Amino acid sequence: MTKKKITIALAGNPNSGKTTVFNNLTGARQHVGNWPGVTVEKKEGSCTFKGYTINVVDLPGVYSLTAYSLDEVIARDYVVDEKPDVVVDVVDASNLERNLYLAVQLLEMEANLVIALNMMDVAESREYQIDVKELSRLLGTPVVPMVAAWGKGTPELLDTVIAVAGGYQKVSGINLQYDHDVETEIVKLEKLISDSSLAEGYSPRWLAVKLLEEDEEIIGKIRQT
Ligand SMILES: Nc1nc2c(ncn2[C@@H]2O[C@H](COP(=O)(O)OP(=O)(O)OP(=O)(O)O)[C@@H](O)[C@H]2O)c(=O)[nH]1
Ligand SMILES: [Mg+2]
Repeated sequence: MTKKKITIALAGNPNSGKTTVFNNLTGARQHVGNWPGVTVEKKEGSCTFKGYTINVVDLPGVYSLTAYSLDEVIARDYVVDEKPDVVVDVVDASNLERNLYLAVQLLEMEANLVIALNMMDVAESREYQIDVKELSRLLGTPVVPMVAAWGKGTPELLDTVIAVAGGYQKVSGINLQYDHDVETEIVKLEKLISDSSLAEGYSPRWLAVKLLEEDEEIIGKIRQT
């Protein structure tokens, strides 16, 4: 039987339209609280669509997941620890290059990612031509064009979320290759991680990359295990 309850997290750069998408999805059914231990606002809501109950969590707006700021740590920990069924990355189509940095990081974390390609009206007014199919193929993840300010694309986004959560639509992701020396070290670390209990919580490759970056937050977590 397919799961009728789905949890999605809304990620995205500041000002990309996350709250607008959140409001479109949840209407008035939302709850504002705080993330545990911090005073950053946590918004949660839900909707029902085609027999599914979809819980929506609005993550803080971030440009990356390198864990340099509290917002980044909150967003990253949520994706890694809570493992939402689907992560929806709200991308500003009029600022595609900058926004894709976060998308790539989410894919490296092996999140079940759907890209909500928002602000298509702005992109069109600037005469940007975005080949949505090709973008989806290159990233290995579904891309849904939207104009959240007009409510455009919401049903398509929900259909895609349901398809990804149910495994009907696959997120293959991308495999970024680093240079030879780095790849050699990644492979070594990946093997060690895969043979340890750490592999249960994290993508071994993502963890290996974070260790090579000397990511203090990740090193701290590993020391605790
Ligand atoms: N033209 C246009 N404007 C949009 C669209 N979606 C959202 N906006 C507007 O963009 C602004 C930012 O939207 P928000 O939903 O607040 O963005 P956010 O990602 O939640 O921003 P932060 O929480 O500050 O990170 C608002 O003025 C929205 O009305 C869209 O598709 N087209
Ligand atoms: Mg917001």
